[in-house]
Amino acid sequence: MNQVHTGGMTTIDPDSLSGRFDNSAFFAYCEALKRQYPGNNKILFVQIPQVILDSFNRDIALHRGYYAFPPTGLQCLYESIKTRGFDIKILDLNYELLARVFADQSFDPNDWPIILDEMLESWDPGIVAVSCLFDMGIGPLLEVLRRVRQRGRAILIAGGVIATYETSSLLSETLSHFVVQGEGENKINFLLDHLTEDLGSTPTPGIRFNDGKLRQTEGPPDHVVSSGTLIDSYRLVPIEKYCLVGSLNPFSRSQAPEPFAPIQFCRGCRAQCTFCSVRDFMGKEVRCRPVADVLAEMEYLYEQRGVRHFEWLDDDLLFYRNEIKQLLRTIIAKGWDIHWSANNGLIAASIDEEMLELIQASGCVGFKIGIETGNEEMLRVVKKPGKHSKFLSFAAMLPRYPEPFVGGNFIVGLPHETVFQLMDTFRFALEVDLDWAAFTVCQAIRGASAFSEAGEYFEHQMKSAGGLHNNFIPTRHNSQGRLTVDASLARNLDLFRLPADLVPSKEQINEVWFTFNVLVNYVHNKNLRPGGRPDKFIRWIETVRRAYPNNPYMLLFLALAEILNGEPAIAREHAEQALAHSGGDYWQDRFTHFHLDALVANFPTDADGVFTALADVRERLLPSYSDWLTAGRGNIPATAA
Ligand code: B12
Ligand code: SF4
Repeated sequence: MNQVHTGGMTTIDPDSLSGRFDNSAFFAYCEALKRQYPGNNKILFVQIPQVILDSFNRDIALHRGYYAFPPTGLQCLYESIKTRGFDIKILDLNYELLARVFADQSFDPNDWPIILDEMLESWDPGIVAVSCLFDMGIGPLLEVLRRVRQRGRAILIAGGVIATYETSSLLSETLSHFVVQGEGENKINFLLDHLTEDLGSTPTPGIRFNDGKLRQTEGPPDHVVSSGTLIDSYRLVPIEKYCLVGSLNPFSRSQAPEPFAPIQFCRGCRAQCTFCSVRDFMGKEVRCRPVADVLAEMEYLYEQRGVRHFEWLDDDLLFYRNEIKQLLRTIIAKGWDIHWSANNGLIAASIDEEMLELIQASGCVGFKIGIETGNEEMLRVVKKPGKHSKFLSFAAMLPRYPEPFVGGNFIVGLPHETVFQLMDTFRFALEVDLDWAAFTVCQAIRGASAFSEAGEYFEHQMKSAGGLHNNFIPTRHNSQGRLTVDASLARNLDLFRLPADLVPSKEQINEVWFTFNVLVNYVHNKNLRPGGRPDKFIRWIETVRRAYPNNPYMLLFLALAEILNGEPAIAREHAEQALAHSGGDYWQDRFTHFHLDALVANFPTDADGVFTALADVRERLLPSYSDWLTAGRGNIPATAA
């Protein structure tokens, strides 16, 4: 088994493997490249933009509403090769383009390739290694590869999720010289051994290349054991400035910019949900870093770089229960002035009272739990760990730990999902009654078993340079935050009249997303009911809406929450803005159907007025879906079509 530590290597003696693996074509290809390219000891790591460029909105950027994730994967690679004596730079095109938008009002973000060109011209690296993690990045990934290839002065390596599953297209079109699949630490060392100095790393499978034929390297199964810290790599990443240009998610957005950093404890996930690729990509084992290493990295970021917010990147943060509890206890004991969040989601089954206590006491401001669907059968089909009864008992503990903002992740439009199953999701989201129900629209994901037959779609994605992607939050695809109006679709409350056995189209699912979101997260939100926590609602919406500054229903419900919070002047301001932005056919239609126009017209002035007004809206809306609610989860009402 092939093992490497983040900060150094432990290797198997290559001689013991000789004869078992034939990498002669790889060695010959490396030799040919060495003759063709100058080689200058300089490696440039490139992270492609996370911003969706075709719906870019300057106001959102200036409100720090766009993603600004540091290049963690590339930092791990840096740590694994840092002792080899290279001159290394990390170019985070996402950070750089956002920083330019702030610095220069006239900078067009579509001109981001200029930033790459400047780096290539001024620094002239001999190896360029590019990372791409999701479909939105395909266009920029191809652009980076083409530019570097055209310049003809660097050997190209592509890695990350997209490269892993798109090796053939990247290599057939001679865009990249190498594609590294899956985790990169061991593979990049084996590759560099044969492009530069041979340090005798163990051969690894998963390095793909095209020497006239598509091939890959051979070696024992690659197993990355992560340990060590990313401290040295942070010298190449201006982490304290990321908060000035964007955010990790709403949890990291504070009123005044406050430095944030992602952090990873474990890699991999115990589960194998059919719509997710983590198991396929990361392998079936969950591996955690030593607690001491995680704490050392946090301490460095806290003490020396001023980081105050941490976001866990883990897919299964709570897998090693004793270790994570020890980690949280130490964070509490250190008395650091920090907060943290886990927006990627936790597995509810791992959360007991003690865990919740530690989560709250160690500074957690919020986390999500993966629920995905309210339908029992669908939950089994997608292999999500958990049961609805367990999610409900988890929710029953929350009143004793009221501080973290807790959301549930739900997917609408799962493969073959019917209206009946969607109604179960709606019903369960109301029943579990968390601070938020994060509805997302199902996307085809490379490497996820549910989409093993979506090859044509993925091929199209590559050909159109990522142009066909559906966003998991459908309103994000449009800089105005609106859905495309299509008269043939059931909209607003009409979707409760769709036939129970219908499998809705993609476009119809976007409308389902809209209606579920407005009803569950706004009209029925527990924090806007008597006994709720309007302050939690306000904090969340204030940060979410940086990405949707003119969304009138967010403004309207924020105004109601401000009344509950005893801030009538702020409430008035928001209510006026809600009115100003709710004009036009699109929003008028939405406001009329959800009876929000009546709320705007008779805007309440005190808390009782808010409760009464919202109860009145609910009463008017309920006839549209009360039959579904009365029938209960798992049942179709007799009145359904
Ligand atoms: C943080 C994160 C984000 C961040 C961005 C992170 C970034 N740096 O760009 C944000 C929040 C923006 C994001 C968004 C999305 N994400 Co995301 N995200 C993640 C997450 C949770 C962590 C990524 C990470 O830092 N991992 C840790 C590092 C160490 O791993 P790594 O980056 O993969 O790097 C390793 C290898 O990939 C490889 N490698 C990577 N690059 C390179 C380059 C070279 C040259 C080499 C040799 C090797 C190499 O080596 C590294 C070390 O082993 C992953 C899940 C996960 N746990 O990995 C999902 C994940 C990547 N996201 C995913 C998806 C689908 C999305 C979204 C499309 C929607 C969504 N549901 O979240 C959006 C789209 C973006 C957009 N603009 O709207 C999927 C991708 C699946 C797929 N098959 O396409 C993942 C795997 C989650 C999942 N459950 O399926 N994401
Ligand atoms: S969706 Fe979450 S729980 Fe399921 S396999 Fe992926 S990371 Fe694990």
